[in-house]
Amino acid sequence: EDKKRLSYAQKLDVAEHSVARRLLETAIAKQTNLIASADVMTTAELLDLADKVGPHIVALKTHIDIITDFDPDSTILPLKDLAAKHNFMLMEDRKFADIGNTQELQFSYGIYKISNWADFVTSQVIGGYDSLNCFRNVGVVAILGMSSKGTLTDAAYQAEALKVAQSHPNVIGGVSQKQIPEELLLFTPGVSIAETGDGKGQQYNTPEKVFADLQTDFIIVGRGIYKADHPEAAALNYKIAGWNAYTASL
Ligand code: S5P
Repeated sequence: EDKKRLSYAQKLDVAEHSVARRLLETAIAKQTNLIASADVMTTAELLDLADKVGPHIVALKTHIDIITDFDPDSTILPLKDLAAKHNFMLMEDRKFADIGNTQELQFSYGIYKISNWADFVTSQVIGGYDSLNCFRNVGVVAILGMSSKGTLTDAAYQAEALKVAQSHPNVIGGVSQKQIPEELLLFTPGVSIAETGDGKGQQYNTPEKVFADLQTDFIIVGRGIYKADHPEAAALNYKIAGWNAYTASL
């Protein structure tokens, strides 16, 4: 039998970080735990996808360095407008993995200037506790375990990574394929209703499974949405599946 989990409202009662609070408030208001991963290659595709799936998501996850025609004015400004229009947050999946000084430069400088627009970012914790100090004004989602076949994030690594995540005030949650302590928000990628893998190492579970087994908080779906014939309908489908799986796990 599945264990009881804390509801989003119960997590909101105890959440301290403003980004965690906004995520939980948005999830409750829009009745969605879906994060769409926009792994598309042009600004036009990114904005089109964001406008279509925006009503159904709590956050849009970007890999901004995949965009071939990135421009702060024509990519980021309209993306921020769409985030405001549809009330979703921007999660940049940069997976920082360096020393603090380098991460600080990567976070605020170069052409992407992530600190100017991302509400929260992903980061490896392999650089240790102090490497996360630079993410002062955003939330950090720590990469604890990966979804890919053969990942090196074994149990010993995850236990140590979790200690960093739990102790650092900038961290709001973790990416993992395992359950984590309930004071951290859990983000789970590798979610698909139709597929079990992609032939490139990715491993998928259904929304039902990740809510029942991991008590996850947010599902991250990429190709299941942006590669669908009708991304808006696919997003709605994942939104409903994710919300039903969440309520069933309460
Ligand atoms: O362990 C992980 C962590 C992440 S953030 N496994 C993942 O797949 N991701 C990301 O989630 C990955 O970089 C991609 O952007 C998304 C999954 O995409 P999909 O097309 O396989 O759903």
